[in-house]
Amino acid sequence: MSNKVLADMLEEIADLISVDETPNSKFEVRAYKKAALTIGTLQEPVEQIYASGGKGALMALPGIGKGLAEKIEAYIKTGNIPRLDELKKRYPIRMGELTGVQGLGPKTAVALYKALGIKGIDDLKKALQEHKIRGLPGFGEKSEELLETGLQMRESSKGRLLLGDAMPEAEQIIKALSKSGLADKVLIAGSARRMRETVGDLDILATSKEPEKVMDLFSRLPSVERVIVSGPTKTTAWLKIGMSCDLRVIEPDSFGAALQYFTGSKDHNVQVRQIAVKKGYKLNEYGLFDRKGRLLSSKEEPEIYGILGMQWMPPEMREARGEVKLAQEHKIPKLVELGDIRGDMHTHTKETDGANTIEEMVDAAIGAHLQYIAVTNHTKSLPVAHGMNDSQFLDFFKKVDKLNDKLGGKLMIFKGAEVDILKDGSLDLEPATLKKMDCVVGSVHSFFKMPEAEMTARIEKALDSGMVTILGHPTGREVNGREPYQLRLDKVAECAERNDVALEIDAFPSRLDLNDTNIMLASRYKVAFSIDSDSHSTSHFGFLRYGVGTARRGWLTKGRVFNTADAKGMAKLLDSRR
Ligand code: DGT
Ligand code: CA
Ligand code: CA
Ligand code: ZN
Repeated sequence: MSNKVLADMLEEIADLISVDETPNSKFEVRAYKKAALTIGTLQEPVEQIYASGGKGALMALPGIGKGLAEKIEAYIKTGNIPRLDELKKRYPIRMGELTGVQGLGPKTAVALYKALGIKGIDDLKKALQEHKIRGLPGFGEKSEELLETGLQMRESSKGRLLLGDAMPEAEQIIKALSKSGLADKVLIAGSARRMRETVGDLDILATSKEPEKVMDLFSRLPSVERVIVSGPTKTTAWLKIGMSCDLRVIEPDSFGAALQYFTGSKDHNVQVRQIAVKKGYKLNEYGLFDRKGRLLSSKEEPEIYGILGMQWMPPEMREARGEVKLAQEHKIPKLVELGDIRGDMHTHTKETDGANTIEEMVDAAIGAHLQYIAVTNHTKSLPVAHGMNDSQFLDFFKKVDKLNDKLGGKLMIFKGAEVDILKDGSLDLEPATLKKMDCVVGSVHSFFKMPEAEMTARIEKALDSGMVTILGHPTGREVNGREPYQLRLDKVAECAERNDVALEIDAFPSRLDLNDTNIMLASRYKVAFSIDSDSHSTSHFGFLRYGVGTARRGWLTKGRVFNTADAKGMAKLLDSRR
């Protein structure tokens, strides 16, 4: 069982309820959506929480009341939620599948079901091919085009899960295998070890004296739906979360070679192997061998790279983007680490669309070993997120001042906003209000479809205002979801450099924006990067690691990351920028 499966079910309930509006439905939809967000982003398996404290422990989670706790309990006990089964009787469609297509909401899904009997993606594809949709009331050629684009995007991300979903799943499996005592070493390899933003399948490596028993245990884990192939050295299973997982049991003596090989990337491996071949060596998952076939090294990654004349490099760099040459020149930089992050400059609270109070967020931030957070709620142009106006911000800041006094430095709260960058590049709050803030995250949340030059000018104008501290999620893309808006990132980075604005690496797993390649591009300019969780709940501080992973994939060192400054240093930095 996994948090994601349950979250998807709750989301599906919300979508199905939203279709037929009743006086109560809006409220219910919000409740289910909030619960889905909470569960989907919990760092701990929900059944573990339930096992430790029953329904009460569930109700202690943000956004989970008695009714929802009961539904979650039903799921944990039976794998089903009766409410969902009921709703599905009315509309027997695969809602999650359909709404996974960009531009297709629950109401459209049901309209398509009613008119054409479309229940899932396959039916949708067929209807599009036969141009059956354009003739329906409320639809046209344009809607067919949009749905086509949505489908194509879905295809191109086919079967790849977000790192933020895949990693906790991998860790749960690794924990179960380690705890059993049957395996000695258990490690993640593949794209998850490289912190790629999406993961095709999990690759787990283990050593064990009893491989059969390890495979057997793996096959029977609750997160496994079915076993695809099983043998003593490799088992592939399909996980309930919707992805497969390879478990390999490796001879302890060749663990390093296997780890290197199965970490990849494939292109990186090809380059490394070429270097081996030039030396007359052979490199494979069993080890590095000389021309006579004698084993040179296999136990540890660093030794293998070393014999090849290379420095060991962090997995995040292994993408064949120049790291091999750098390693040969012994110039691999010391990359930023999660432990270097001292604070979080982009967080939300209950005042807008966060699930928690500021007090709860403060406690969670302290628990996450942070020294400071900036509370950056949404502004009024974003009514869906309950954006606040100028006077609401000023009121809220009184509360922050009081809380800061109470905290006495245990955690420093910076006053801020995630201010909308409006269509014309102006900001959604008065300059006088913005001047009272320590940290202003400027973000685009509307009019995504502007032409490149206009979007670039819009963002430049916002940065040139001198009011923005950080440009939030600079490209607006959503992983597996929305394309980035058209913009000249080089120009934006140059403008950010000129105005001393930091570029954000939004660590929210569905954003990871800037991404690795854009970080590389932007880092040619003298800009700082701010790795922020964009937390909407206390459990979201755990996302920072995905932001750090992404920063490392963009080769960033600690010195380039804004929020590696300690609390005092950050206060100074912010002051100098107001
Ligand atoms: P994914 O699963 O699509 O997110 O990406 P990876 O990188 O995890 O790829 P996967 O699972 O197919 O294979 C894991 C690693 O095994 C890969 O990163 C490198 C290595 N590998 C797999 N196939 C080949 C191959 O044909 N040649 C070489 N040199 N390495 C391979
Ligand atoms: Ca993989
Ligand atoms: Ca694999
Ligand atoms: Zn935002």
